[in-house]
Amino acid sequence: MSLRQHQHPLIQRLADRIEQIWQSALPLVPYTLPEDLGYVEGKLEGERLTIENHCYQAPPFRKLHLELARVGESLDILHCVMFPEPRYDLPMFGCDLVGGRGQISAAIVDLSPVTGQLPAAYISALSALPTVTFSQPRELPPWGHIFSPFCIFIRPQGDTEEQQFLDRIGEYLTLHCQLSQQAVPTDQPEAIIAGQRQYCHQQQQNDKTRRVLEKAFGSAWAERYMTTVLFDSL
Ligand code: 18B
Repeated sequence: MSLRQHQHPLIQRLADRIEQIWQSALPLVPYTLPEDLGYVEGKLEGERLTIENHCYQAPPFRKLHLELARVGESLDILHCVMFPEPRYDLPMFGCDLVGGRGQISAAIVDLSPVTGQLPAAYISALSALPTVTFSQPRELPPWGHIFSPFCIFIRPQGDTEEQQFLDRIGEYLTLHCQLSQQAVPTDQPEAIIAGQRQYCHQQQQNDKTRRVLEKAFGSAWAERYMTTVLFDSL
């Protein structure tokens, strides 16, 4: 049975929503991860960590990554990043949901620019979305200056906010899939490559992610996983 069916209901629903939007908007083909990293279980000290990866490619993205993880019996994680091909100055779509035992503690979504500012079409589409407010915003960590002004980082309270967050992610993702199909490639990918590297480098500074991986798999494995699966730069 898949991990998804055991996870926090918001994580299950978000995973389904992401895949549904990808399938209807993009011509997906499978992306092969390093052989040993598709489904992994680890247990060094304390709790078991189970990881299930779903990975695709579709133009103009070099990698679409959805990951579900469970730590012990209670901590559930959804992680998703879409990596554009380097010839396209498109933002990085990223989201992370962390929670368990009925409560999501961290819910974050963003379309993060890699060359300074989001493209104008993104700014106008994102600005046109109806305003939603959440009662418990969270403060970004110091490495989080990579995120855009449209980043939402909250601890959702109750069913209504959970639903609003799910819908907002769906809106970000839908408009990203649409706008990405109209993007024009550049023949000068250097700045985009550097920007994606910087994004990945900053994400690799997330000690909370690293600690979970290290506890189950050790530090060398965690480093390899963070730099080849979670945030591989070009
Ligand atoms: N992340 N997250 O993806 N992380 O991967 N995540 C946490 O309540 C994992 C991304 C982000 O406050 C927490 O504090 C594991 C992407 C931010 O210092 C845990 C995996 C984004 C924070 C994990 C994973 C992103 C955060 C603490 C691999 C954004 C807050 C939960 C499956 C686009 C950091 C809490 C802080 C938190 C764990 C952001 C346990 C193991 C794509 C900003």
